[in-house]
Amino acid sequence: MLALVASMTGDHPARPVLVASNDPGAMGLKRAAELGIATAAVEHRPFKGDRAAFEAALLQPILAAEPDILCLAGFMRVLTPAFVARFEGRMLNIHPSLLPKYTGLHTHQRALDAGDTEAGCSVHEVTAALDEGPLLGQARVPVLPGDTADSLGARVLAQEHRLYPAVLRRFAAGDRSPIFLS
Ligand code: NHR
Repeated sequence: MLALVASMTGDHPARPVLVASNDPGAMGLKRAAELGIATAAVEHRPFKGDRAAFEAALLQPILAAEPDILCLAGFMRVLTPAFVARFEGRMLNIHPSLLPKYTGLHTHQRALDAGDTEAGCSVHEVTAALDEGPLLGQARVPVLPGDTADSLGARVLAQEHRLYPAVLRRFAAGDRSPIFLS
């Protein structure tokens, strides 16, 4: 998230208008506020599994900010089809695997368990089908001997910080053709 925010300066076609989280304690909210960006925190827990009610609450600050594009970054709540439909074609996510491999959770451990020699991250459009929207970009890293999910995850995260800003810049300029970084 901070890499995205930092990238949106100068001739970048986008500017950050809101950083929102379902975790009021998220460090990113504090950092964003320090940078003068509007922030919102809507905890999901009080809604006890009522995803529609959680999303209705989350929607308020988002609509107030009037964003053209939404970027999920570490957002771990599955979004309902109704929420996705509102923003379809203008909501992105970064996922820590080389999609279509390893949708869902625990991607690094699954890559290690499969004996993969390469891993990476993918930016895709968010659709109702989890981690299955159109691919916008991918970056690859090697899996190294002795890797753990943590060490591999850290290597992938460094690439996430390169890939997501690169994809967002193109997307905001109207270019949806996928890019592949290595
Ligand atoms: N929502 C839709 N409709 N489509 C996508 O592609 C989405 C999405 C919401 C989040 C991010 C995704 C990821 O990059 C994402 C993509 C969380 C889960 C999940 O199972 C799955 C995929 C992603 C994020 N969440 C559990 C839930 O019940 C909670 C898991 C937890 O809290 O640890 O919402 O990985």
